[in-house]
Amino acid sequence: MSGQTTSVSAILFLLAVSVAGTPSTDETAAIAWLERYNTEAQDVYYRRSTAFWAYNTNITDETQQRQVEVSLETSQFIKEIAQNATALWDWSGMSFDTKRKFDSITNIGSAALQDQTKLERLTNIQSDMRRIYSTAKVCETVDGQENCMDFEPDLTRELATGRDYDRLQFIWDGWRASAGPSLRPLYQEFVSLSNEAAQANGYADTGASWRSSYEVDTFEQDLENIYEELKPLYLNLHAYVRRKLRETYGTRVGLTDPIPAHLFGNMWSQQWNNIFDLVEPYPNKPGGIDVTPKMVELNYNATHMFRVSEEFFTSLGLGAMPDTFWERSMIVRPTDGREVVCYASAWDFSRDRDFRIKQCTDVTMEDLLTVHHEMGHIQYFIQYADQPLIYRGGANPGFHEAVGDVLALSVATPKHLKQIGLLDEVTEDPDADINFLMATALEKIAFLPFGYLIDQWRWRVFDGTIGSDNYNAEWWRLRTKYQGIKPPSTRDETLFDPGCKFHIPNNTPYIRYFVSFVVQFQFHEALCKEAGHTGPLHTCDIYRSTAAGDKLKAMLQMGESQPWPDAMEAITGQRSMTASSLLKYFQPLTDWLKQKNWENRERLGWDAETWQDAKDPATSFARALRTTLPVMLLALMAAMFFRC
Ligand code: KAW
Ligand code: ZN
Repeated sequence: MSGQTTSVSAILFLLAVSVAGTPSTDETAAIAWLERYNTEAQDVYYRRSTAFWAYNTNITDETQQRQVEVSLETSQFIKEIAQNATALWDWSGMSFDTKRKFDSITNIGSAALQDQTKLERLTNIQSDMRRIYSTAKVCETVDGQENCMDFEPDLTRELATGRDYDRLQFIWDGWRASAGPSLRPLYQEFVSLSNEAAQANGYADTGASWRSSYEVDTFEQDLENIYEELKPLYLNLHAYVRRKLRETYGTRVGLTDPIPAHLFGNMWSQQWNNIFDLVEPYPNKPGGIDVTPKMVELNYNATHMFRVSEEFFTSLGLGAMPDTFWERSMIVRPTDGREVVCYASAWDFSRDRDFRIKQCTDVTMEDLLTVHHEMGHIQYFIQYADQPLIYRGGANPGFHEAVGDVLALSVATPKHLKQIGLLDEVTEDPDADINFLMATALEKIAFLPFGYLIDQWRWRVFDGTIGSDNYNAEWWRLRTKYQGIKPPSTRDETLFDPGCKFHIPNNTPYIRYFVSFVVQFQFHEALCKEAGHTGPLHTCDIYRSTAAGDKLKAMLQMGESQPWPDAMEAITGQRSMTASSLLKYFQPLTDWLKQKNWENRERLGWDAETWQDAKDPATSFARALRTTLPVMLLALMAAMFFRC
């Protein structure tokens, strides 16, 4: 999260220069003006971050009101800066860098709403939606006493560890009943106001404005092509997991049906790592390591988890966290009764190297990886801190999401876990490798259709293709189409299941995670090469490689100053996104899954998709012959018969 705020003195300076007349083409003067903007805006954004932080770490009427006030002040500042930039400067003939800066400060988001009442309403709706989501609970009566469960850690833990079909459904239904219905009318109003703002900014709708961060005209088509390349691997994983869930839950899991959504150990079925025990390829072999018990045994706490992550970064020659990070971050849920926004986030206060994380950390391996994810955001902040404010951002939003995950790919290898004392021994065994790759696939491959579909839904909501009378129906159509899952209970349009995923009420674009899950494997492969790794990609650990660290650092330091293909080139030598590194990483598992699914005569896919038979990897030619031979023989016999 980077801040955005207002200060009256700041506006005064930048307005003072605003004189009526023809916009100037004097680039030296324009650069000086931009520098002054940079200093003033840092203060404005600092104020905004401070008010947002106060609300996020203590949800009350007062902090909410303050947050809304500061938000509106910031919008005013942003709007006036953009107006002055346009009035004062004609940057069309200036250098690439100056143009990029002016383009950035005149693309002003929701501040573009002209009508102040509407802007206030939009700001209030966003704040209300966040509050509804963050304070939602599921309550039940136990021994005559009401027991209310928070999302983190209560509901996440129940879903992760529960194996009782009906209890899991109670949690799954309860969460959706708690947050969804009241968010629905707010979201509908939000869509209309947000579109109005996007149109005032020159975009067709909010979705178009979001996609513009990627600076590529073919963005949607590029993603579709990548998704198609990855789909066979997902279908094979899905079919294999479906068979295993059938073994656990019986006929409630149909062998050719979409899978009931509440059985994956995760509220949104987006990552399936928590059901590894149910699907482990070789249960008597090591490899699919969940080090949670070891972390508990070693008395890990949140601070220790963050220190482990910091140490990985410094081992690459990257920066340590400033003292203020440790003093000001909130890394556990407060126990003093405060309501907080628990969903993890990383904050750049825009000034004084004040970077913080807010996370309700639980001592689990899953959260250890989330810690690395959030620390990746902070490391990006640290590395681009010397860039002007305008360029303090990811090369594209997917890059920002990928940094910590790249490190986590190394951290999760058995070799590394042993090195940091979280694993007693490492066994060299191909079966253990398959166990390990399965555990990783449950996190990375299972996520791909989810990461892809969320904004398919939102883009179509913003462009009006999906109307409010179809919000839930279309959501489930996409969930079934892409993920091959179905709801365990009847859904209708009084509910609002999309609202029960943080990023919808929080209005955070989601395609960035799909992009991240693809590019992080490109980065991983490039850094492994730099670190001199030999052997299969999934065994690489870049720990202590300053050569890899230097490569990563060079890319991070560019921030948003260049279009992302330049940043991609700096780290990988390639200029585009490609699925090939990800496919290479999982190749041994892909072969294994294909073989397994062939042995089980699995039918890949589900009702809403075109059926495909599992292909025998070794004998697909023989099999093709087997299926076509009888037909050919029949045709031959018929031909001979008619000839006679
Ligand atoms: C995921 C990603 C990596 C590893 C494991 C994962 N599991 C799930 C995901 C995807 C996604 C999710 O939970 O569905 N992950 C997150 O949302 C992590 C939170 C975040 O670090 O991405 C956070 C989201 C956020 C954005 C805006 C306001 C509040 C929360 N993003 C940031 O904090 C952030 C910071 C700087 C720049 C860009 C984003
Ligand atoms: Zn993130």
